[in-house]
Amino acid sequence: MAYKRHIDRLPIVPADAKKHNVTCHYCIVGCGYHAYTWPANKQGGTDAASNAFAVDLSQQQAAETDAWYAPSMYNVVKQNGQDVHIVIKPDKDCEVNSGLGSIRGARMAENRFSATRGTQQQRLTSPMVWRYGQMQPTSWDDALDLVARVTAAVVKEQGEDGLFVSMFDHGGSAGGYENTWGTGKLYFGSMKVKNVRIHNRPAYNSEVHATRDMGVGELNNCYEDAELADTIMAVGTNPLETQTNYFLNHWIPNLRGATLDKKKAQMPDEPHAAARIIIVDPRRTVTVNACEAEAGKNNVLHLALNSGTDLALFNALFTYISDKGWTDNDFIKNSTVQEGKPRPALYPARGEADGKPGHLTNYSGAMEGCKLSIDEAAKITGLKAEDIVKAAEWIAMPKEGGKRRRTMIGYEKGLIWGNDNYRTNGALVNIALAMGNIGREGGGVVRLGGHQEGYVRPSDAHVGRPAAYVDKLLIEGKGGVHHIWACDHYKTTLNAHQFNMVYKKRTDIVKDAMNAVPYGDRDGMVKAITAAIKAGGLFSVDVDIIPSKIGAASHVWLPAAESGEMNLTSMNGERRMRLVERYMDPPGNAKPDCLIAAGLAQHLEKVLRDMGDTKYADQFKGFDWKTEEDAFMDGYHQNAGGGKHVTYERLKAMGNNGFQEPATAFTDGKIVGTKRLYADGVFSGEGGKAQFMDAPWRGFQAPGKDAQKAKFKYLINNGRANLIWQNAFLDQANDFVMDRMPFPYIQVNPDDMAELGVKAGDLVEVFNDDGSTQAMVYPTPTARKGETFMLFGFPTGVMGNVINDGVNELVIPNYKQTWADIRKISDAPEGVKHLTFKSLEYQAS
Ligand SMILES: Nc1nc2c(c(=O)[nH]1)N[C@H]1C(S)=C(S)[C@@H](COP(=O)(O)OP(=O)(O)OC[C@H]3O[C@@H](n4cnc5c(=O)[nH]c(N)nc54)[C@H](O)[C@@H]3O)O[C@H]1N2
Ligand SMILES: Nc1nc2c(c(=O)[nH]1)N[C@H]1C(S)=C(S)[C@@H](COP(=O)(O)OP(=O)(O)OC[C@H]3O[C@@H](n4cnc5c(=O)[nH]c(N)nc54)[C@H](O)[C@@H]3O)O[C@H]1N2
Ligand code: SF4
Ligand SMILES: [Mo]
Repeated sequence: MAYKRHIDRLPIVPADAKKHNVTCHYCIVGCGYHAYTWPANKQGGTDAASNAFAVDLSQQQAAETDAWYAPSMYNVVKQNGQDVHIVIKPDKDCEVNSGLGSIRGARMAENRFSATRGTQQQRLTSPMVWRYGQMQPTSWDDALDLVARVTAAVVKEQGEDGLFVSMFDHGGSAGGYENTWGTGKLYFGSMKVKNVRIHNRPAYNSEVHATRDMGVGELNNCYEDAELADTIMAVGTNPLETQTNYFLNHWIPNLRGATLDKKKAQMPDEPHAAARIIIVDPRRTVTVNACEAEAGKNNVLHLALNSGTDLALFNALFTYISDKGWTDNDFIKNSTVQEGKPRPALYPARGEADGKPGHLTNYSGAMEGCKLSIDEAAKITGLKAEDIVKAAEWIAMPKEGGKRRRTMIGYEKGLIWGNDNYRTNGALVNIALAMGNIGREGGGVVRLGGHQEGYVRPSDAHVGRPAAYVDKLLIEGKGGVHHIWACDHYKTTLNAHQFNMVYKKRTDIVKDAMNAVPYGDRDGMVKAITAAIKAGGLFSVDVDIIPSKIGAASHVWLPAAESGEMNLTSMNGERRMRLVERYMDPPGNAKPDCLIAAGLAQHLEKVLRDMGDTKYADQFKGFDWKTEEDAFMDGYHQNAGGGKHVTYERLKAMGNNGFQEPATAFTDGKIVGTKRLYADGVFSGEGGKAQFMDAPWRGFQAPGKDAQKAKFKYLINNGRANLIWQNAFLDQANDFVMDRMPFPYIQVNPDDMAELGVKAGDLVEVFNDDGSTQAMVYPTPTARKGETFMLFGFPTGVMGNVINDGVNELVIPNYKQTWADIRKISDAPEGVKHLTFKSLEYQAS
């Protein structure tokens, strides 16, 4: 039988429990929660006056009651050194989630460090260093001194290019404005580190260069637009599983026709109906299933195109919509660039010299360059011509009475980590621009998002474009020191098998050298390490909350505090900024990342001064922060657009609804925000204009993809599952999750299973010339033959092992287009036998 939490009663939250604002720190959606805490020796009563819900709990509560919490929302944690009960439950009054939790966020409490209840004992509680052949605890000063000395020695010898850095660039689960600023000020302010990468890709670049180059910021609408749209177009995303409460609380009501009153009130002069939805995804996802169940099949168009062919689809839609004249000519005239630069001679094969693999131009230039007929697109994408036409009509055909259709376009990793990222992104934005569907109710062409956002750093201009392909350089033996902040390349990079093998070899050289020197002999230790680095070794420092997979290769672990163990600010997918109030202590000596960065800067300053390099040492001044709030004031408050209006106190007063960035004023005790970007028709491009992109189809762009596809039988499409948060760094120590997903699933069509001779739950090897990994077979009748889907980034089977190293011109990885063969390893092992493999789909009720 599957795991159950055997809990039949829980304490009642007392009326005087402390109540903290919490934004779920997992996904982009950023649902509002409250953390209630109260002393361990107390609990509330059933009478309305003595519980936090102010209701009579001796009576049966109605369905959907707010006066309730689930066992997963409860724990016992430390607060100012004392044991307290904690309940972290969804906030009904938060506009984002209206009281909904998800299977991830609703486990926030049980995924906290608790000495009393034994949860998340994997958390790091002290800095750890490699000593006598293993990781051993030490003090902050000792660990930071070692890191600073080795880093300074390498930088003095190789220059700052010898320091490699991997760091989060987002908010929430790791990151947040405090922490992106702390790390950014160190590596981009004090230093100008060029060999730097972001947590989810092997270089320091934008996932969506194209839309930004076109003058259209990627988070330009608000969640309410999904309630107001006539049509939602969702590209390469599975929002039921990955932006769960955005989908459930804002898309589904519109698909059900439950937002008609809102539409009529805000847009009285046009006809309204329940929304229709177009989903572009080679795979039938549970999102498609949910939309069909809730909106009826007639209102759902699933365009199951061939993997990696989105660009051809978008160009055909753009061509058809333009030919029909369903464009917004006033918008094109007023808000987009009129004069198109001529296409460079080398184009389109190579892209432009200034790092733009698609040519920026005006509307007619894009029409000419992107021209593709419905029939040609049907051939490339494998879609039916009539379905492409239907999509064009749903997107852009005027409504009754000639009123313009309002279409919201959302995209995520199926596009972003897909073939020819830059052009595909541009071609999609072309469609929105042609229709003028940006900055108006029910519109937007937006990233749906991953983590929450929270970026404020000094300029990264020195990194250049294209940015350095950091993982490749590491594989080639470059770099002497590697600082890692909240990412686990072993699980989540491309070409991961090769990366792991080389990384282990290089860090082992340093470990062996360290084993030969007594740890207390600091000078001897630093000499031994730098000599090992010269011999091809790499010194690795991992800042994380747990011992990660890549951390197994590291020499120093620095324990970070998570959101809630520190005050943390971030924004969600509609730029909604909130403050999570610290509601518990970090485990042991763990610290906020921003203060770790500050400590490292201070130690570097000292070491450099000791070395006699006063000038360089001076560059590491300005880190005398005592708290994360100091980092916030130094960073966001002074550097972010509108930051001067924002303080912790003001944010706290704005509660779980916060405000939408950028802040424009502080009036009547409230921070005034911005509901939609570009509502005035003024864009981020030169002269306030947006640009179109001339972006013709050119097949698989990333090197190695055609050959892999030709040689290996199965598409290993990959991505996320509702239950799992990211690389399962917390979930791997959560009984509920590990019971259901001991191994990553690979969804396989039953006919393919028969050919492979495998049954449900069997373990298979997934292999190709780039590497191999393993997964657990999940029979999936809706999967197309030859097309599998594997959970990404999992500890017991790393999908990235079989992704080749091909990237686009700007070093954007192409995780999704991967082909491999499959063979059986074993029958379902013991830990899998109890699982159900029934369909993940549900029926309309
Ligand atoms: N439950 C859960 N939610 C999460 C996360 C998590 O780990 N777990 N992570 C968060 C993060 S960091 C991110 S970035 C987001 C990602 O959110 P999503 O992008 O929604 O998630 P993915 O599963 O990576 O990919 C989405 C879809 O892309 C499709 N796809 C694959 N190839 C193609 C293609 O060629 N064309 C098109 N059009 N589609 C294709 C896949 O079939 C898949 O259904 O999720 C966030 N939310
Ligand atoms: N095959 C394949 N690969 C992919 C993708 C894909 O779709 N397919 N998607 C890519 C995407 S979109 C993403 S976002 C990445 C994710 O790749 P990663 O960023 O490597 O994965 P996460 O699970 O987000 O890793 C977070 C790490 O930070 C640690 N951590 C959590 N909170 C904190 C904190 O507050 N401070 C510190 N210092 N550490 C913390 C966790 O323990 C964990 O080790 O994977 C990418 N890789
Ligand atoms: S949908 Fe995202 S933000 Fe909301 S509770 Fe779930 S994981 Fe957290
Ligand atoms: Mo992501």
